Amino acid sequence: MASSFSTIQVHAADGILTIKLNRPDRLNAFTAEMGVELGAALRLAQRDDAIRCIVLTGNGRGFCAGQDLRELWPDGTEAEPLDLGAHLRENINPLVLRLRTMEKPVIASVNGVAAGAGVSFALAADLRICARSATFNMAFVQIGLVPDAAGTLTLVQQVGYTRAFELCLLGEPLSAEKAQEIGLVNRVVDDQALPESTRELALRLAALPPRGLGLTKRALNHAWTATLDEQLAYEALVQSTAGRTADHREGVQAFFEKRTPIFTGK
Ligand code: LHQ
Repeated sequence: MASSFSTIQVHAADGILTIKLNRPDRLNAFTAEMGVELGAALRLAQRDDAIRCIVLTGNGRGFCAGQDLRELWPDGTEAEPLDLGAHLRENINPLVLRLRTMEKPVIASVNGVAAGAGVSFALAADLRICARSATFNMAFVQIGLVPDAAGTLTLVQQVGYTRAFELCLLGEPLSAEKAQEIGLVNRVVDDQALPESTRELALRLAALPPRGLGLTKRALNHAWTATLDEQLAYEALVQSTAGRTADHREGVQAFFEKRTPIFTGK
């Protein structure tokens, strides 16, 4: 998998696929090529039963500075206006959909500055762990744009309308500690501890029953648009599926035998 990519690095080990955005001199700003490569890596991860957790992180001092503005305006901004909606539909929206709907947990390991769509990508992950020096900047407003890559939805979901509105409208950088305080990130660790803390978290997820995790992710996402009746029906549906897995039987058996369960993904 690793050799064919140029804007990302991928590494698979111990059930974890780590995807490292790799344009460090541009703080890993997003390009169409990166979108294609990310999409391919996520598709492979989705299909490979051996991958039980995905980690998204960045190389160098940035996590992702959002859209590469030089890619869109290589000769400055004098040319005809671009169709940014088409750019989103083609390059960014499918990635966000995949991150949110794939039945595997995704951890954003935010190693440094996240700006614009870089924040949205972190928000599209299921868990966020970040370095103490990381910052989050909904920078869209500074260039006259609207938060995208589902940022208008995920930010409201995760920090509430009042805080989301302020972050989007003022576009001021948010420190890692403040991000944790308002519920935008799950964990903040010292910079040098980030890789090991991320690995510990990913290993824990990779050892859990994949179907149970994946269906839980589905149910939690389903809840955002469901009525009580619909959610109860959906829970019953996915529970029927989870209840037919060998991992469910193993979990119950391990409980009876007072031992640690070994989940195989069956
Ligand atoms: C960059 C970028 C960047 C290119 C740093 N592009 N080079 C938009 C349009 C269309 C459709 C799709 O959706 C979107 C969504 C978006 O993501 S819009 C938001 C785009 N992102 C931004 O507006 C953020 C722009 N960057 C910044 O404000 C700063 O670079 C931050 C706050 C991220 C970091 O600041 P510093 O730590 O001071 O680093 P720096 O500014 O010196 O950046 C380092 C290098 O990276 C520098 O290059 P240089 O050649 O001068 O060393 C920057 O030009 C380059 N870079 N972000 N988005």
